[in-house]
Amino acid sequence: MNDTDMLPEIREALDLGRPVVALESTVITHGLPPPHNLETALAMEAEVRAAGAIPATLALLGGRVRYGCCACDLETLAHADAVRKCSPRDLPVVTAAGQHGSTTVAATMVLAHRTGIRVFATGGIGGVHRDTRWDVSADLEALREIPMTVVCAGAKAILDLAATLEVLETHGVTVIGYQTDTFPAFYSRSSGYPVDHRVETAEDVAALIRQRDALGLRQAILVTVPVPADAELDARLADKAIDTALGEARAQGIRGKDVTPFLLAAVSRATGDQSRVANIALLRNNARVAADIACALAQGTR
Ligand code: PSU
Ligand code: MN
Repeated sequence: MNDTDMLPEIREALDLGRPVVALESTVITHGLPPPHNLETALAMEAEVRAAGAIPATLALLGGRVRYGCCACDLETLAHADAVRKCSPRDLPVVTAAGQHGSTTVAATMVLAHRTGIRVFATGGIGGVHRDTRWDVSADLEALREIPMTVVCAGAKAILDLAATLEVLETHGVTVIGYQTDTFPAFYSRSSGYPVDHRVETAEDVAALIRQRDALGLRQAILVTVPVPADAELDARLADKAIDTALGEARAQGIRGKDVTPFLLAAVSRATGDQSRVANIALLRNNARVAADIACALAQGTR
């Protein structure tokens, strides 16, 4: 990695063992519409800073991996059309072509892990799709292979959550409920499915991370945090909107990596944007929790 591609404050923080939180960029290019995408990206970075850590939003600009985006990079991503959504397999294509690309959870994990960043915040991970259960997000492969800590509000509710949890179990991913006993359902606080283990504090998570590392386990730890109660979407409204969205996707023959962005936008239309409010609230909240975990981890190792 070329040092010019990493923001100096991130380089310094990593060298000194200070807390850093990775953030993904697909949520900017494909998850939220303008102007909410840029506002939310900046708000997540601000949450990380307010909690005492350094944010590192990962993306590709002109074919170069940016380990940390400045505000103008975020603006470029938020406004450019046709930025390619990059799963790990897309990374060599975009770098070779010198294009812009945004990183999914899986691609962000791959790149962040190379730098030594240990904690990452996102909205919801990808998983097993409902209609087409052979459509399984590369995020689940990355969680199996990369020993990072990923903070999320569960898997996106457009997915088959029961099947997603089973794959996480098969992959050996430790699934933790942060102040909750059940796996969150992204827009709403609970899916009803139990998590393996509940923790109350960031220090509890840091202790688990240290044990995972001491045991030499290669899997990620998935910290699931429910959406803040005041932004929660009524579960019945969410379910109805998801059914509508799935119907539209089926009718229009949406496939491959377009499925998730299509469904998120269709749910937003079907909920009169209430789902977007929930999405933004949970993204900001997850950024803060991830920063607390990164700080707790740095405390113990310095
Ligand atoms: N969470 C959000 N909005 C998003 C995504 C997650 O709140 O846009 C993105 C993430 O980058 C995730 C990706 O990795 O969707 C999953 O896409 P797929 O299902 O095609 O793997
Ligand atoms: Mn897919």
